[in-house]
Amino acid sequence: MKNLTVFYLILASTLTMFITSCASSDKSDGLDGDDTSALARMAYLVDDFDDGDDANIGEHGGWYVYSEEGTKMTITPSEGGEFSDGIIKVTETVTGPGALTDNVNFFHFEGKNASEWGATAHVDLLTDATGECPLATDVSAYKGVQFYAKGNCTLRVSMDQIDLLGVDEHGLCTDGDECGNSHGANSALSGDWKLYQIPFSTMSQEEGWGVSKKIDLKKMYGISFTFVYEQGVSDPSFAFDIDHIGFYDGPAFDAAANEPEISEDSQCTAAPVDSDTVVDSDTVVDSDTVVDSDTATDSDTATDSDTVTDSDTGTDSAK
Ligand SMILES: [Ca+2]
Ligand SMILES: [Ca+2]
Repeated sequence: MKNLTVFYLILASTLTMFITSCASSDKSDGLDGDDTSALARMAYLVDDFDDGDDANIGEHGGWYVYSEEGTKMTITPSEGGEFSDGIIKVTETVTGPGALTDNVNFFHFEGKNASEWGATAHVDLLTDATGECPLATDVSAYKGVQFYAKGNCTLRVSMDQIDLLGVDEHGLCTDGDECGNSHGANSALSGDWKLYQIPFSTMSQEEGWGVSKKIDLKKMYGISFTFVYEQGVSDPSFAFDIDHIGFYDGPAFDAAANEPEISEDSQCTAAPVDSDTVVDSDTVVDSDTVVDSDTATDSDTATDSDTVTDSDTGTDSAK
């Protein structure tokens, strides 16, 4: 009996350590999801997943996921898979607080066996006619990112800036693997839906790697939601749900009726057009040649792509 008590004590302290390590991250642990005054501050809804597709509201840009490469990590939905695999159709009559009360869908992302940095779900704000090339837009009129979330991990929300994105991915950064260190902030999630408001002013780049640049809210091409894996601190498995994502405290913007305005030139020349009316494949950039970051960023070895094994910089924004 005594041994059993000791066992339970050890188990309890281990669980406490785990919970603390998972929940002890930085700022912003979320607001009450029923806080109507906070909720009303949403000004530009980017996506609520209720249309069940893999695009943002207005279909100006798409969602995609990625994770560590070359490790045992697996994610669901999988990279390159159908993003809609992660969209959970809500079946309960009342599904959550505030804006989630009449909810239809939310996005569920999970994974296991992290060992390097984790995994990211990303949404572009606006892409060109090919759908491959993100265009920068101006979100400087807003105070920050707002969303609902629940989960068992630390979530890093970052604003992805076109001059920190590698040229191989149609950005303006020419520093190869040093590109992609976006400005963001970490939040500890809980098992209940909570409302999060992350002011841009609290966002910063990760320390210890990458090109350093000031945040420029006029050059944003997307938002990333990253499970941050820290060796010896985080559980290598994660699961989180997100919904009702957008920008708060600023001019009302109806993305279903309007196109976000391009604020900066990017690598892309094609003007954004309605995705239904596109795609003359002859005029579209060959995606095979553009997404190969190895040949595009490493000029020394660019002629011998077979010998280059560096992983894509496409995974770098959350490294
Ligand atoms: Ca929803
Ligand atoms: Ca959508």
